[in-house]
Amino acid sequence: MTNTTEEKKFRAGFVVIVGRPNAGKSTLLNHYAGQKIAIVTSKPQTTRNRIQGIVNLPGAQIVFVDTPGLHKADSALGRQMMREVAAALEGVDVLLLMVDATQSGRGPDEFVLQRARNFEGPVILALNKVDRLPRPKLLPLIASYAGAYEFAAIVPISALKGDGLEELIEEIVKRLPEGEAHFPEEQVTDQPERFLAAEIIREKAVDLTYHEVPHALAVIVDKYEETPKILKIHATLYVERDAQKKILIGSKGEMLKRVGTQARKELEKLLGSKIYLELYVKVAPDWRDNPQKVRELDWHVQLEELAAEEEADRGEEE
Ligand SMILES: Nc1nc2c(ncn2[C@@H]2O[C@H](COP(=O)(O)OP(=O)(O)OP(=O)(O)O)[C@@H](O)[C@H]2O)c(=O)[nH]1
Ligand SMILES: [Mg+2]
Repeated sequence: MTNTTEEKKFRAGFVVIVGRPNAGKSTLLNHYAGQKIAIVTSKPQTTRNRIQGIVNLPGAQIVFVDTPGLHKADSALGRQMMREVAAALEGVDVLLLMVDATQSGRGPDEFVLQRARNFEGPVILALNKVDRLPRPKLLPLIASYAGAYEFAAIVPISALKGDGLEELIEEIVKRLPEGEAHFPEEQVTDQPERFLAAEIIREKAVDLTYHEVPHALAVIVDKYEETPKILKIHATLYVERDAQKKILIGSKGEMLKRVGTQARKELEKLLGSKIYLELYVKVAPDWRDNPQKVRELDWHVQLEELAAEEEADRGEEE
């Protein structure tokens, strides 16, 4: 090593993960972030907001942006979710398209490919869930996607088992611009803990309930109070109908209790403090069709309001 100018320059940039519901986008984000940032369930349309996960490597910083699964929106919530995808795509360096390889029986997914065609930068295709794909099907699948669009790279992966993820990240880093890190090294996400708490509660409730409840659920944290000994969280779970409320509460409240216990245990691990969690259930009739309600339940909007309240409080104190 004689010439230091040949040393590799630091790279940094934004990579947005886009794909159908249930493709495994949030699973991938969590894997790279090394901790749970985005909730994961077996039901489609879990993620409702764009969420950033920041990954620091020896020579690079990647900001991954997880997004809601692409679908044809038929409610105010669905339209809001698709606006989140559009917003997430703005100004990013690399588009990471993710496809569930086990669902690709009828050839390339045109609905998803359209996003690649509308993107100006490099597009990498991750064929996920190959742990469940019969081996002989992989090469023809790769060939069919390679024929449909000029991807910068096509990488078969298993976000769940971790296969192919080093290769994928290498392909991503190569395509990032040279430049300084965008975030301090210790920051893992843009999502405040208060909203992660709401999401973890929603995850447990989605996992444990059935019928229409999972899709009709929204969770708001009403109180988030940190004391030296304990973190107090009060949250309200909104559903659309009385029947859903009954299912969510369960007989003698046992369902809600299970949701609360599971959420508390996971949050205690994630946040590293003892938690006192209180859950309420309310009915907000047809909130998914009500743009105003959808806005109220959106954490980006709540975050702005919290900031405005704090600002006002400071003003009063002065
Ligand atoms: N077998 C297998 N399952 C996976 C893999 N990756 C994700 N899954 C499962 O697929 C389901 C959906 O995963 P998510 O990460 O929530 O998918 P998503 O794309 O974020 O879904 P939405 O938020 O609804 O758009 C979960 O049950 C995951 O455990 C994989 O590589 N292999
Ligand atoms: Mg998701």
